[in-house]
Amino acid sequence: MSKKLHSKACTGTYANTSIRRGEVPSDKISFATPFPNYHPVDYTADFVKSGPVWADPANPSVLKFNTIDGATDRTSFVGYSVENGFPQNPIGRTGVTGRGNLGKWGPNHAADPILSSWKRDECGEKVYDPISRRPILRFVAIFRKKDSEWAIPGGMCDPGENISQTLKREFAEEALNSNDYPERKEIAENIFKKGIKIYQGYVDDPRNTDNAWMETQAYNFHDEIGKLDFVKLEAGDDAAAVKWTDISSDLALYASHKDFIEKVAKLHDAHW
Ligand code: RP5
Repeated sequence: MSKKLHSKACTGTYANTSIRRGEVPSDKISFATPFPNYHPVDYTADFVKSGPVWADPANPSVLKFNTIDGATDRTSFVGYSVENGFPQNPIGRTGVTGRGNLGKWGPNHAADPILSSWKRDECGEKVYDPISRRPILRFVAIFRKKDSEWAIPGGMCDPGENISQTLKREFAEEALNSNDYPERKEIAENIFKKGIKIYQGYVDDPRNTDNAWMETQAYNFHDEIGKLDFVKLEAGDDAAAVKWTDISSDLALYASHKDFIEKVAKLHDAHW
C-alpha cells in the first residue's frame, strides 16, 4: 500500500476533532517496522461509547473477527491480524488507538455508488477538454456536512444488507433525499441495475485508527446516453448539497474518493 493510500489516516488531527494523532513517520507506518517511540493517542468518541445500535460493545473480546459475526461482516478485503485481542489496521499505524468515530472494531464496511454521464453542450454533443482532447465525464457528488468536503454519496453497510442494497439506499438518501420522499427509492432501483466494480479494499479515511478502519466497494453506473441528466437531485441525510461534477485531476474529494473517480475516468477513456 502506497503512502498515498494511507495518508489522511495517519496525519494531522483526528477527523472532526482537535485531537492530535501520535506521530507516524512515513517509513514507520507498517506495524512490521519496529517503532519503540510510537505513542498513539487512545480515542473513542463519546457518541460511540454511548452504545448506539450501529456500534460494537466496548470490549472486543466478545466479537468474532475475520468472519461473519451474526449480522456483522468482520471479514476484510485486505486481511488483518488480532493482537492482544484488538484487530490491527492492515495498512499500519495511524497515531490513534480505540475506535475513534467508527462504530465497529476492525473493518467498517461501506459502499460507494458512482453515477457518471458525459458532459454535453446545449446541442447534446459531448464536451471535450481542449488540452487532453478527451471527452469530459461528470459524476454525482455530495457535500458531506460533518467534513465540509465533496464526496461520492457512499455510506456504511447496514447489518445483513447486501452491497447492491447499500449502493441504492445510500444514493437515494444522500442524492435524492429519499428520507423525506420515500417514493424516490424507486429511482435508485432503476438507476443502479448494472454496475461495474471499480474498487474494493481499504479506504484512506480520516476516521481510521489502529483498531478500526474503513473498507469499501465502489461501483460505477454509467449513463452513456444522458437519460439520467434530468433526474432531480436533492441533498438529504448527511449531505448538505449535491451536484453533477466535472471529472478532472483537479478534484479534491473526501478520503480515497479521488482515486476511485480517476479509475472511472480511465475506464471510459475520459479527460482526467
Ligand atoms: C468512506 O466513508 C467510504 O468510501 C464511504 O464513502 C464513507 C462511508 O461513511 P459514511 O458516509 O457513512 O460516514 O470511507
